[in-house]
Amino acid sequence: MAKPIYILNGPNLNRLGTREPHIYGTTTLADVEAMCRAAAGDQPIEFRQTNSETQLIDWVHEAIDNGSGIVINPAAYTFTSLALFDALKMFPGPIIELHISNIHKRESHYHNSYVSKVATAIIAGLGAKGYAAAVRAMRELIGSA
Ligand code: CA2
Repeated sequence: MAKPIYILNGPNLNRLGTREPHIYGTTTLADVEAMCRAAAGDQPIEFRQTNSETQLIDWVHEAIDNGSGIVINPAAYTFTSLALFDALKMFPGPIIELHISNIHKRESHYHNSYVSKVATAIIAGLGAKGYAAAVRAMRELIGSA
């Protein structure tokens, strides 16, 4: 049985599609999950969202034991969480950091990502479609394409 790709989403992303459509579009997180499942094909995925830093770290630990790759949109924890950085550092496989918006085009508090320092690759600014691109890229990285 193939190990799943963990697709982890951080705080407030459960509200996707309900505000700031000029930045984040109108796609909901349920739509994003459907796009990821379509892109994954027969490759299993674990698609999750939490507003809790602790939970996000516990899921990274679960991925360390059980996952083939991690696609992560840590939202605000990208810029604040050394604990998440430490957890991701322990993951032996590929990590794709994902942002719906191009964080580098935005205010300076969105510029210093701890996650980028441990990520294999970064996708930012493709909108919700970035998730499907990340899943396709991850399938190549883990040899399941
Ligand atoms: O562009 C991204 O995907 C972000 O990770 C989204 C985060 C922000 O803190 C990052 O810097 C960039 C914010 C998520 C806010 O969630 C939303 C909730 C409702 C509508 C739109 C976004």
